[in-house]
Amino acid sequence: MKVAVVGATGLVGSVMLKVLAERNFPVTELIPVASEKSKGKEIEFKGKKYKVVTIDDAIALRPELAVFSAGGSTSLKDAPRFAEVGTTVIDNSSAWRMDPTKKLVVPEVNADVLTADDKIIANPNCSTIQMVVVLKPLHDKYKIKRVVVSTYQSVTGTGVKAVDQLMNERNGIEGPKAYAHQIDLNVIPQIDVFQDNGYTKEEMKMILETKKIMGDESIRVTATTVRIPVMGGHSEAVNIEFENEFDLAEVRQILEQQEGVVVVDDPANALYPMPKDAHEKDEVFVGRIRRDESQDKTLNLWVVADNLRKGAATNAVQVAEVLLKKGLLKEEVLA
Ligand code: 2RA
Repeated sequence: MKVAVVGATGLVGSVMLKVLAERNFPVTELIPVASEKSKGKEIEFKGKKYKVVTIDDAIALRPELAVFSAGGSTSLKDAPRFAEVGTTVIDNSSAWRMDPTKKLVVPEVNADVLTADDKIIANPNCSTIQMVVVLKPLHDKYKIKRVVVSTYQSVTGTGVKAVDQLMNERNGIEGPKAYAHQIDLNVIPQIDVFQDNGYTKEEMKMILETKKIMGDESIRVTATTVRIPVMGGHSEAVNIEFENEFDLAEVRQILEQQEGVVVVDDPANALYPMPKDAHEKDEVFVGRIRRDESQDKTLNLWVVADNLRKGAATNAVQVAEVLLKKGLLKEEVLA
């Protein structure tokens, strides 16, 4: 299968290539796509070298699949152009996520919404993905009324410039800034721009995307998203109020049985999920499982995942795997 990776030279794009290779996705021809200035650059994939091409070159090659991680404006402009030649697009930007005609998919939660008509599929926001993987089985069992989430998000969610800022600050080197403030030895309670309601775009993504992916607008969500100086992944303190009473041992069992979830919860031995342990892994790690003793039918969890993998690249490849399994991804684009 011809697969285009749009944004192949970026942080998520490079992880996308790694995950495609690791999961042995049936790529017969890779089409790495980046901006004009990267045209001709060589990318190695599964031991073979490929030259970076432009979007127009890639569309002309009519790939069966294009995975995008190139920003919202590029997706809005070029995803439809790929779809017109028969390519199925999985887009990692926020461009299409809340479009009512587009599916927003986390395979462990709502793979069943995918149909042959879906030519542009949205990959959710990283901080949303790791949360809904955990919410889904608990919602099915106890029905969620309300979620209060505070996040502790890795600088890798911003990109290379932010990683460089953190490392430069740590090493006392002056350099370009990704943030308005110092990030080393600091936390920044702002991810993306502020909206009129005082919430940031990142917080609104968690609030709105969660309802869409869970398929239940009655779930009330509020979020505070914070940038912290770590590399391995995003962490989230999740407080969940249910309609129905739950049993803590049963909650643990449900989470242990959930596909894509690993429970790490042994406080007596200081065992709980941490970004350094989630780094480079595809699972969502859950711990600190305990009742909220201030309110009935309410649970506290701590959720950690690698935001570049399950939060982006791996989820996108898993969506493609679902499409393949369902026969919804053409073997080759009709001439
Ligand atoms: C972030 N979730 O962490 C956003 C986009 N990747 O910056």
